[in-house]
Amino acid sequence: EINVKKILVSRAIFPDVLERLTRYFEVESNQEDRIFTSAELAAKLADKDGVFIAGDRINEAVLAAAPRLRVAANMAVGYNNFDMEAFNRANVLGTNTPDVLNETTADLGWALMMAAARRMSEGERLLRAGKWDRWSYDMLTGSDVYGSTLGVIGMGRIGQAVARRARGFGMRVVYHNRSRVAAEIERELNAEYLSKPALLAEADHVVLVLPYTAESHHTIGAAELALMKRTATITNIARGGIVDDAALIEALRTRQIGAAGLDVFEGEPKLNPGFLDLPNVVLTPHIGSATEATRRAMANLAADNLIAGLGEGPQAGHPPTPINPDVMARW
Ligand code: 8YV
Repeated sequence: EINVKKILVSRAIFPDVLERLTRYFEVESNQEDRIFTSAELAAKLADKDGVFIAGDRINEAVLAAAPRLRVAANMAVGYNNFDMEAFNRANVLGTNTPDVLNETTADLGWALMMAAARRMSEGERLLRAGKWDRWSYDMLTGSDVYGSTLGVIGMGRIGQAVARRARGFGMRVVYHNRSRVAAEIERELNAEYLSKPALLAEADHVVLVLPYTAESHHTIGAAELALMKRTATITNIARGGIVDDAALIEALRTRQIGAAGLDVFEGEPKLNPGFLDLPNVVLTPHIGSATEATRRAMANLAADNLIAGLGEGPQAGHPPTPINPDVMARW
């Protein structure tokens, strides 16, 4: 067939989603899931019209090597891996996968917050090491979640899902955001807007749910950690880089704060080895959206965006979740 559009699927994905894409496109896939370098990605995109991406970086240099590229569909809500200014200059559409992962990611935030507050990882390590020999009145005493104050930094879709869960735990909810959310949402969530310093001083459990941008880099560093209660926990389900990991390690080591729950790290999948020696941190490998159902929904939404963005399928020309829809008018 002539004029069949070509796409790259840059990472391994569900075979049936891959199969769906092959109905519309000539597909170069990466089911062995080898991580491409930027140079390899650029070379592979030289003749492609679209790309299905899961977290790999697409910057000016990659775009410059991809003259035919129209659509890059990210299988993620966060798109800090896309240089959107370069996308706009190159008239390339970026798409992401919002909403479908809100509840799943909020669940993991709560799991980490509760595990950190109640010292669950420490308890499990004690058991696995065969060191549990008796009940003791002060063994692994943590801090309460029920009835405490939840501080959400980043009150977007996922932040709101985190806050909504607090009702069942009888918590006071405070939040900080670039701008206040609608009064109706504040009321529904029973959430009170505070400045960042006020939130850090008042919250028993801080959860970070911000997008990673130049402005949100190191939102939490030594100065911010110094404002927190000594019993407080901090949970990051957003992005590495929002927290200054070296400062956090120091705060955990000196018990400036009580504990942390972390799903994301600066420089991941590598992480600062300082975390590994700390008892009071719960660590997970970026699994916030990792349930079968949610990852399927994300993969299908990314595929819908790619198919529709490249003018195919039932929603041709109307990708459901574009980041920079304005570029389409310039095609
Ligand atoms: C993705 C995520 O799985 O959606 C996001 O922003 O962090 C995760 O859900 C990960 O980014 C890989 O694309």
